[in-house]
Amino acid sequence: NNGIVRPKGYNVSWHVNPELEKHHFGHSHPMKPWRLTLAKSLIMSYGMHAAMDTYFSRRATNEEMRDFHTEDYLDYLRTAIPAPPDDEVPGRFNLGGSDCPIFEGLFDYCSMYSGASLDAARKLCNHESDIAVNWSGGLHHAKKSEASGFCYANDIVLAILQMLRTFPRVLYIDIDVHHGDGVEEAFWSTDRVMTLSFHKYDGMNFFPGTGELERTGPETEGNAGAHHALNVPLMDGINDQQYQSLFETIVGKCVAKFRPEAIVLQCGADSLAGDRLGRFNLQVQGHGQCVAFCKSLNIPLMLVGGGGYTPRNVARAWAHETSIAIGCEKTLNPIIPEHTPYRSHFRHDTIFPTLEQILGEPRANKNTKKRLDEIVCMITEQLRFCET
Ligand code: ZLM
Ligand code: CA
Ligand code: ZN
Repeated sequence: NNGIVRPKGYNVSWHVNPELEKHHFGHSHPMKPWRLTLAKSLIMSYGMHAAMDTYFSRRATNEEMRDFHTEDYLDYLRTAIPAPPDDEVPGRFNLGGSDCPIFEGLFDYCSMYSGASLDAARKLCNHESDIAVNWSGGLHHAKKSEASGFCYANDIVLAILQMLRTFPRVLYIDIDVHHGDGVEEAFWSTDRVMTLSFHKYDGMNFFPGTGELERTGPETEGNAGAHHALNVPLMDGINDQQYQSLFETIVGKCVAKFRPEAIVLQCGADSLAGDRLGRFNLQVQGHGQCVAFCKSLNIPLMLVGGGGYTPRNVARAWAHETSIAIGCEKTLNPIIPEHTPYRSHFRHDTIFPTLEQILGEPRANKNTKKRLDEIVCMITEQLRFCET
């Protein structure tokens, strides 16, 4: 197993479902569940499964999904007939357009990724896991009765609702390049969940068009949720150094103020350089540093996936982040093992396919030091008003 050993007294659970990986959104749709097969192949060829507990997760039941979603929406999700997408007229509940097509096995797919996040949440609640990982989850745009941006059921909201039965306060952090609007909206009026999303923001020019720095919760007098929704709007081309410094400063302040008993980190890999839909310039190293920082806080931690549209890089990032969860990141061979299935996918421009090196036409960095300092100042100020 490449010398990877189980850390003593420290439990990582990995929640998988091979059936889920076989679903297709349709011809050339950017969301490819198959990227999970590629990630799993890397994780296993490094022998990391020897250092965690692997669970084949069950599907979420209808009743569990009703914790957040409405019955009529779930009924429609379950019975909708697969059809080619029609972008002009997305149908009922925003289903059937090209972003959220109705494909074969759609409801199975939704109940599988939701079930995996619920399993992960329960392992944390029972204190059976210190870190619980579900790379198939993280579908942060789904609303209680609406599909949005490739997301149909909101596994994150379902998992956090489960965690709130055990933990008084949960901190949600979202490093997907898109704003975590569905999770923010679900917990908008409560002071038991703080949501913090880092994302590209350019008004209506970048999906979903929300996540302004100034919108931090309900403005009506006395609403508990006030100042519990934090947003870090960024411009194209942000690099590892800038992102790390922002992340550690802001997350550090949120933890000091909010004192969460558990953290859910959405690790959307579309914030990496070279992503088909993304705009940032993060390397596997910088993206993974967010996981390392959250782990260092020693608070029960759930890792979920999310976006990520250049499959080889998604697999790299999530394999690297799995190694951080286990604590074996320093001992991994930077060259991807010879016997890795699909190894040819990682041979992009280099002779030796590596775990961390990712390529992508560099994007101009539009983030000035002045603006990033301003964001930190604003968030610091906003946190002063946050009552816990
Ligand atoms: N059109 N095909 C991130 C969710 C992003 C809304 C503009 C659809 C695409 C995109 C779909 C094959 C997460 C919008 C886009 C074209 C209305 C978005 C199908 C390419 C394709 O080639 C494509 C025919 C498709 C969709 C690009 N959609 C790019 N960006 C966003 C949603 C989800 O990463 O945050 C979490 C998993 N949608 O911008 C339109 C406004 C639909
Ligand atoms: Ca985000
Ligand atoms: Zn995204």
